[in-house]
Amino acid sequence: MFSSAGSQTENPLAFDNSMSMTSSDIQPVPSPELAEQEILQLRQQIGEHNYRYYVLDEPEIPDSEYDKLFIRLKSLESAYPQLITEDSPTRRVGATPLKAFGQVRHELAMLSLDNAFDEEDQADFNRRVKERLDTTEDIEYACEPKLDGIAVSLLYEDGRLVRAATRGDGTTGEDITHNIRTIESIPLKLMGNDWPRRLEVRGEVYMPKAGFEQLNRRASAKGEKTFVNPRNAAAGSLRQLDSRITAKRPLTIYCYGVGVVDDGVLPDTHSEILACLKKWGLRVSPELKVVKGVQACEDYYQTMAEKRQGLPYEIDGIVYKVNAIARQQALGFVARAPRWAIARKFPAQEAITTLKEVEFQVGRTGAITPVARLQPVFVGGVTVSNATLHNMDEIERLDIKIGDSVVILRAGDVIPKVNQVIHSMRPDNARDITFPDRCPVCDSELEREEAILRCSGGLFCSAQRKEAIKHFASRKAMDIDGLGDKLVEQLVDRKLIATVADLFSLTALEVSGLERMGKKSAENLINALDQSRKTTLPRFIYSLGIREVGEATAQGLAGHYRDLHKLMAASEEDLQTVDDVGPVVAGHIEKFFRQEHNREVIDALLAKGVEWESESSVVEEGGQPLAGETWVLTGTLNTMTRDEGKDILQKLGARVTGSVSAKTSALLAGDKAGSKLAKAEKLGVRVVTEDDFMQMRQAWGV
Ligand code: 5U1
Repeated sequence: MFSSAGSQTENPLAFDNSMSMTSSDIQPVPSPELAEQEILQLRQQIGEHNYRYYVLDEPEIPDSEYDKLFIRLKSLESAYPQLITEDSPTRRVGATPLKAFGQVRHELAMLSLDNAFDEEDQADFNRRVKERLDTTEDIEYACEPKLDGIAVSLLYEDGRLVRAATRGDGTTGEDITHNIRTIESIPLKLMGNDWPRRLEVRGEVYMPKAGFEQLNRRASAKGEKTFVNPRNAAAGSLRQLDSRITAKRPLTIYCYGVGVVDDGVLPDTHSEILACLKKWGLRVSPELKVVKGVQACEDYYQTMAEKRQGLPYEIDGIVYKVNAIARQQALGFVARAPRWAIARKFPAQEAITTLKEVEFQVGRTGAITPVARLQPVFVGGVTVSNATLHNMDEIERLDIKIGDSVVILRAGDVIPKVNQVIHSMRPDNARDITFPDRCPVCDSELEREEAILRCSGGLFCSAQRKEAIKHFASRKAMDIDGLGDKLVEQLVDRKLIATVADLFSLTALEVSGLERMGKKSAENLINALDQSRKTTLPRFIYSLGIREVGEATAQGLAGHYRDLHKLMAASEEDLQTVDDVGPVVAGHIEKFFRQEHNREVIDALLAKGVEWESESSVVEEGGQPLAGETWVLTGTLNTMTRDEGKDILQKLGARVTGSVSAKTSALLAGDKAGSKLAKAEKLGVRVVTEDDFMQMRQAWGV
């Protein structure tokens, strides 16, 4: 099977009709006779590729090749407009919007389904079916997921799509032919030739989860209204008078049955009818399964309930249909629902409740999340009393106040979220949500980064403790050998350390009591901690975990201030004179050092012997000889590790980056240097061997 990430795959459901041609695609325009032949052939080919892509899910050619066929068809049709037909794949989008929707009276009513809410309801349904059919044998059922979309009717005459309508009230719906025609996966012309002369196909148009999320992301970015769920998005997309809007929406369909059938014979089971629809190019659910007996129905339900979260579309239950058409006819209908089918619903995932309060939680990285405290409500099989409100933008988007009635969505195992506010139910005493201005955990000041509020007490805040210590110990920071994430978690959980400074008071005895820690490894850790006390100023600055201060910025700050206390006292304005430090990063740095708690931790670290050579004494005469230069390291060094090499270069004032470009001043190349060496040679960048570098170090006394 071919798979690629071109236009078909990225947005398979909205083919870009505005595709342009490149000069290499230009082909001669043939005579009208040959053009007609080629047009028919191209339509046939495009139809087959659509079928492979949308129905079988087995594309055969790359998207670029598909696009070429499409472009060729368009160009032939523009040369011979008299050859354009309404079922041409180029004719999916109409040019002018409609003034209003027409009405369609369904020749056969579009029925609804009775619901079963539990195993007992399902067993009752099975019992009724057996009684009416007067049989004791297990009944054969066709089972498939119930999609949460919009029911539609598609009328094909002589294999051509002539009309599409919504279900409406079951008797009369709206004419949405112009919009349905834009849905790439719905064939304008059926494949094969053994279809009934008139065939009404019924199915559910839906928007896949990924398409829905992308649509909402784009709407948010443009400051437009977002859709509450994929079903609303699909409904909104189908109810457009301008089909050019619908064409841009990622809609698709699963067909689940037939209505009118004239001049033709269909098979005598439901599952075989669906197989025919598939053969004619219509999408049917790949989850369709024929089972026998009520227990097998229950097993299918359980399997799909487990699969549900991972499906690329939303489903709200399972539909069971008596498979034999003769039996369906014998069973007939009650009111507006057939006696031969039932929808077993999954437990509701949405429920209405009241927002009682909003509290603010501090995450591992200091991000503050507003959490809704709710009047407990049973949703999706559990009682929910809290839901996330994500961030400040979400609160604004929802226009939510304390006291509001809200719709809670609980999809699978994910954290429940407030999906909607019912503004019409807002009580008079509803209160605004006020954001804190200090961290609710450690009382440090908060910073705002776009929609996210964040605590600035990174070194001290207990919510951020574990992450801060893991970062401090990491290889590029203080490089504490043997202090991995699991160990940090144990040390914090057992209250042996609260801040990074406490690391340097640990004893081998304390550490040896931890899981998977013998006497020897405990001693090794204490030795590693001892060794890490001697560090460099850039590493120390980086290890503090100041927001957006990565290695390169830490190096720039160290090179500029040469002294930690000068850096700690620097104003935002002054910080912006450092290379690569803009107002946002300057703000983070200034705020970080302004926090009394952070300063206390830094003082404790210094008091416990963390030290580095003074930046200015590294190279006594002539300042930093490599200041202003950008170096790259590659290959294996014999006399030092790559990290040591990097530290030395930084002490000498160089900026060390990971890739070679025209801006690179020099490449320090060890053994087995590969592509970076080749690139440096190609760009004429100076290459320094390890021997050369040793000599340079001797000359500079480092
Ligand atoms: N999958 C599926 N959904 N659905 C909805 N099948 C199905 N059948 C329906 C409806 C309303 O109705 C027929 C049983 C008449």
